[in-house]
Amino acid sequence: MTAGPILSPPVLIGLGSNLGDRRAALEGAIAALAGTPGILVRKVSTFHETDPVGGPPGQGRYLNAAAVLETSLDPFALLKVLQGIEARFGRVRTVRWGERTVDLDLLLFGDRIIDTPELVVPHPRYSVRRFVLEPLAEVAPEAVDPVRNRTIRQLLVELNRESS
Ligand code: A4P
Ligand code: MG
Repeated sequence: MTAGPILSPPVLIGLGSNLGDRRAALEGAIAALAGTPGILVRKVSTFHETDPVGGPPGQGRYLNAAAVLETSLDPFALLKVLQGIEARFGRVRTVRWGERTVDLDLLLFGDRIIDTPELVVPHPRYSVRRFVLEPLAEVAPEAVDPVRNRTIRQLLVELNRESS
């Protein structure tokens, strides 16, 4: 959360953990991001306790958060950093949407639109997920999704409207 040169348009990250010491995992992941050359952590949301969505039954509740970064890395290099941090925190990849120590998703990279086998930005599912949008709206309500042409605030309002 230091001041400094602007490296990129806002880059939005989602964090989730539902195994072990979830708070320590999220705090550790954020510290690891902040300690990575070429990454500035601008804002971090509060931690939200959420019910698991999808995945096998009987999973523990998640702790979810969101962060705003600036980075001199390109999106693919940033994805590698995120995956390296996931691996360092001992994430066990078993089933899709299964339990994990820490899951880091690249949600938006400024107005970049990327659609490759290894990386899709904006993240394909974040815009209909309350566990992503609620923490994200704390730190980046005015960020614009370049595919949906909506701000984060609008996406959350629309989700609330649909589910009420
Ligand atoms: N990948 C492509 N685009 C991206 C991107 N924008 N950000 C690729 C990150 N990764 C991206 O991801 C699989 C592959 O997606 C990666 O190798 C990368 O190249 P993964 O993290 O290994 O798989 P995953 O996370 O198990 O699957 P997926 O589909 O990403 O799941 P989600 O969408 O991350 O959902 N309920 C609550 N309450 N809170 C949660 O945090 N999380 C999930 C996982 C399910 N239910 C949840 C939560
Ligand atoms: Mg993921």
